[in-house]
Amino acid sequence: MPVTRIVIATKNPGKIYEIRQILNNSNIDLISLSELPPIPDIEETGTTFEENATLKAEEVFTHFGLPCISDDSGLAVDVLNGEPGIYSSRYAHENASDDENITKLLNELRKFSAPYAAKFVCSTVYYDGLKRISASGEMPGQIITHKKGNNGFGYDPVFMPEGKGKTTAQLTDEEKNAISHRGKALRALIQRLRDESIV
Ligand code: ITT
Repeated sequence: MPVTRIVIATKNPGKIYEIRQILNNSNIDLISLSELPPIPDIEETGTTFEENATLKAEEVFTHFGLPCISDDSGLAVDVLNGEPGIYSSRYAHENASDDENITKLLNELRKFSAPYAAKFVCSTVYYDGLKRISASGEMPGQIITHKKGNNGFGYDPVFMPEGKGKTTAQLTDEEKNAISHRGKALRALIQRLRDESIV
């Protein structure tokens, strides 16, 4: 029997919105954590995106006993040796807002000269208690020093993907999903799930 209901194992509303759009045509009923009883925060103790994505998928599966897809993602900046990386959501401090993280990033970058090559990275993991399948994606670009655009979330207002001349916050949802780290990772994941006849 193919899996028809999958829990989106993230609390980040920006990710939930994009994951629903990217998997729109997959015939899978996606349930987000906000539709389920609350679970404690998951400690991200891994040292890589994939380790953290695995932790989140396994933990959410343990709570609900339903197949899960998780997303661990972040921004890696060349002159900062890959930072903020897996610490992207808590770069300024533990409960930092997107604006606080962007301010911290631009302050750090002031010590170096532009251009600031960077990439977004996304690792997704499917887990159903038996099978664990993962896939990842990247979106190369550069950081600009003034925010532009209102779409998206996180570092989108200061990230300009290669060849676009706009930030990801200035792209439409469809334009971002077509080239994004998350779009690439999730499309690859679904293909693997189809190849293994899981969905
Ligand atoms: P969950 O653990 O509940 O999934 P989180 O926001 O804590 O939510 P992560 O630890 O994976 O998730 O951190 C991802 C951070 O990376 C996110 O908060 C943004 O700051 C940044 N990020 C990831 N993808 C992004 C995107 O598409 N656009 C802008 N920023 C992004």
